[in-house]
Amino acid sequence: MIVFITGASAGFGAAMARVFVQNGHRAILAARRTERIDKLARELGDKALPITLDVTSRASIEAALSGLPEDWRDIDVLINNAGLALNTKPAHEVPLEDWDTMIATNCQGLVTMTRAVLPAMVARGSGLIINLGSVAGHFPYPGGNVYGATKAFVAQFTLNLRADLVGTGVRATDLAPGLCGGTEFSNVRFHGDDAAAAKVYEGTTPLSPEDIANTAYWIATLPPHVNVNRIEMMPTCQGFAPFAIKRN
Ligand code: NDP
Ligand code: 8X3
Repeated sequence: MIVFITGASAGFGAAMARVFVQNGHRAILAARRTERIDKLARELGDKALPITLDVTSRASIEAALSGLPEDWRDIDVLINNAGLALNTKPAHEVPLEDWDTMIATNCQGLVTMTRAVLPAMVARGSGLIINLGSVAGHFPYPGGNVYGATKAFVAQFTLNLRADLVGTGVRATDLAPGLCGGTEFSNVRFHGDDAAAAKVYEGTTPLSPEDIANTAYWIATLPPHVNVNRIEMMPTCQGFAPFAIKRN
């Protein structure tokens, strides 16, 4: 199996690369930080191929795919994992640039990657696209504003892919985790404020990148007639908030 993983330089993506390669599959490791994916590829050996990629650039996506060596072109699984949250400020205070970056990465980047890879999968009559959604796409929370909206987009786009792909043999899954530690997610969200990032996980046992990677691997190794439409995961310590009511 050849798996193309976006955002393989950290967090879930790096953990997924390890799980697929350690189980004998080949992984294309794509991200902007070339030195990180080169290092991971050296760790994983010749079953890993590092490719510098910025999913917000259509030209970068086209160059990455057209530059793949001949024997790496038949991508069986695309994992659209590259993504980010920026900020937890309320909608009326958050910098518009943060919203733009989240939309460009989590929505525009994901659909451009998908559109680029999908025709070959349909032509071959098999393939799987796993999109990283989030519980933030299912439940609103203060400061989730555009991040949650991008993940709701991911959820609905994935189901709409399913609607289009019925009968083609190509599968699609929205993999939507909740609180997960051991990644750079919160450091990125708080713009490098590591103390604020660490606070998010204080006193919790969050999901781990390996939990997510093992789930993606399970989805990808189910028999071809089985499609997991969506899967939502939370750590046992996470639950649901009550409705906020402002009283006079
Ligand atoms: P990390 O910040 O650890 O990793 C994000 C990855 O995305 C990095 O490898 C980064 O690589 C890559 N990336 C970001 N922007 C781009 C871009 N423009 N082009 C290419 N790659 C990019 O986060 P996680 O591993 O935690 O998150 C992975 C996915 O899972 C995201 O979509 C996130 O929204 C989602 N998620 C995370 C949860 C969590 O609690 N951690 C929970 C639910 C969903 P580089 O900077 O080198 O380009
Ligand atoms: C990440 C999970 O709860 O921080 O998608 O939005 S959360």
